[in-house]
Amino acid sequence: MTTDMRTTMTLVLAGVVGLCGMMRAQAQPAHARVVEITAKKYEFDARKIEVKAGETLELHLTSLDAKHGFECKDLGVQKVTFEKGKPATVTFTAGKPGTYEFKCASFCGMGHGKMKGEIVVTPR
Ligand SMILES: [Cu+2]
Repeated sequence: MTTDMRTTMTLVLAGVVGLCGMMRAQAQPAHARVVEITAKKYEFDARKIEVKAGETLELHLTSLDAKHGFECKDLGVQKVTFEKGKPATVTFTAGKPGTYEFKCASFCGMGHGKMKGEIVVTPR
């Protein structure tokens, strides 16, 4: 094998390895930061969740009592419900900077309307 050929092969090999690495990075979802949120009648323990634009959050929703819900339409988070012993997970990537209200999306009693909080998306 000539030196030229060896160099070419090394380059090709490096290219293939590099490509595989890139493909693997694309196949996996962006690294998500986990935020634990606990709900009970009638509040979420996290009133304010801060996130950077473009950052992906994985919300772990746990209820201490009734069936509650979580929804933040303006950020594209559709309604999910969770109850005691049956937590739920929601993953979303924050878009434009701003303040977005989230709320309990499952009627849980007298104070249901007060179960709100905000997600603040800050610029990168
Ligand atoms: Cu509720």
